[in-house]
Amino acid sequence: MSTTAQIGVTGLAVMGRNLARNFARNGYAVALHNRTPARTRELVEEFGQEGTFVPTESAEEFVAALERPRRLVVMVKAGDPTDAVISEFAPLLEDGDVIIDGGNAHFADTRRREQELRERGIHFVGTGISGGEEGALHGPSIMPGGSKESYASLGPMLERIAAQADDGAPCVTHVGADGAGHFVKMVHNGIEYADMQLIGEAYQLLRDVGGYSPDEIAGIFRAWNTGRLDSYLIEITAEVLSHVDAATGRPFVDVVADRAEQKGTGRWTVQLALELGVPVSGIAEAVFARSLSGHTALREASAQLAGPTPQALGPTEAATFADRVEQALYASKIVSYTQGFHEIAAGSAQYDWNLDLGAIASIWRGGCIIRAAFLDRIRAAYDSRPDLPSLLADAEFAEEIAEAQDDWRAVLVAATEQGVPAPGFAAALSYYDALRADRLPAALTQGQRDFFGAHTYRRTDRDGTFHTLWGGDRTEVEA
Ligand code: NBP
Repeated sequence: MSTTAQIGVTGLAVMGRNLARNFARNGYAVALHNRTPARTRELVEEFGQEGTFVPTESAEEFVAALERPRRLVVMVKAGDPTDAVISEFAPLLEDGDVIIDGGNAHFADTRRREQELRERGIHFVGTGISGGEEGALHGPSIMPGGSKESYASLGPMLERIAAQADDGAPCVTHVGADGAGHFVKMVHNGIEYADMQLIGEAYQLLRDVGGYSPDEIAGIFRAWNTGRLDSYLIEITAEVLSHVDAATGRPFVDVVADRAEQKGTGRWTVQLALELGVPVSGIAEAVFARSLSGHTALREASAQLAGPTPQALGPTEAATFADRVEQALYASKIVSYTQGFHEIAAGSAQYDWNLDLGAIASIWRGGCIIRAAFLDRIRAAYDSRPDLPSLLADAEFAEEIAEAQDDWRAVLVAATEQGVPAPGFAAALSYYDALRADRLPAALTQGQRDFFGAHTYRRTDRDGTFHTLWGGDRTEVEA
């Protein structure tokens, strides 16, 4: 076997196969490997004419096919399979070679793997890849972590295969050391959960309160997609809503079971936020809403509980209501991204990654599931002020929310009065109101904690830590 390939891909299921084809279509010679060799042969048979592929059937053959420093992309199922593949290939590699894990690994696993391989002289690049199978083939958003040195060798290739934003910039950047890439991909997916939940709530309100049909709502989403909500998720929402089930002739959305999956990255985003102490209430509500949807028995047992049945508005009022829902959706979306970027900033501080928040917004502008015109604005906000404490501190976003808030509140009033659940909208508005509140009930919480557990408290009028002798004469002592 001659050493011909500039990059290799092992793991040729849907993602790996399309990524390998993307590299080949961009002029790179790609070595191919899969645990089950039939997949490798199928790829070459079906798509061999797309570029230069070097099919191999053993780990030794695969490694021997790669030019140095070797670049091996691992696209296998995340978890134990990734460790199994690393154990198989690492002993065959040499100093300076690079293993790129493009699977959906937890960033803590990536940190562990990176350290273990660094000690053996091998670069390990945990890489978030977003865009699904189409993105892998035509240009995903790519979030590589690992060493700067590895990016020097790998970056130009990733820049060739990545999506391009509207200004032509490739949607890839060196995110940061060790697990930073997978961390950022995780938060991306958390934001994606929130985006999808908010869109779902907008749909439900337009349907139940606005009285619109799925096809009419598709039209409303199409109109929104020409404005500030312009995004991939709004675009595909319109497609899904206008789709008619061939078997029944009914709207597709009415024949799909209303139980959504929640696993992996959305849950991890919330778990880590709890550890970091970052309030990502909108993302958490999105994960919980999916979880609730799946509790079929609980929902059936609760279906007769008292509450209003939504009454649809007349056509004129419905049109006004639809405009209000757009405001509520946009304002809530700003809050979701505020929370997601807060988590990114907190992770950056915790793990010393020095993440560039503007650059992260920038590489999400194309290729990935949350791609949206709006991300250009987030990038601009962080670029002009890298220490921005919160997206809500950006004057433009603050102004937009100021304009949206009456409608945002009115939509939640309607949702509450009519009994339509809107946990994402409500969590976003509560977060916003909590941030702007002069006083929070946390003062009372501290009093309770001091009462039952002598947890002490601080005062607003002087320094120090205090405790009240609740069980005695209630004098205050300095703790
Ligand atoms: P899967 O996640 O379904 O994994 C299938 C691949 O893993 C096959 O190549 C399989 O080999 C290989 N594999 C397994 Br399973 N166990 C292995 C082991 N012990 N040793 C070696 N290989 C093993 O594939 P996918 O949907 O293409 O996703 C690949 C990665 O990309 C995953 O981590 C996924 O989370 C991530 N990802 C997926 C998407 C998406 O939209 N699907 C998007 C972004 C990221 P075999 O052919 O021999 O069984």
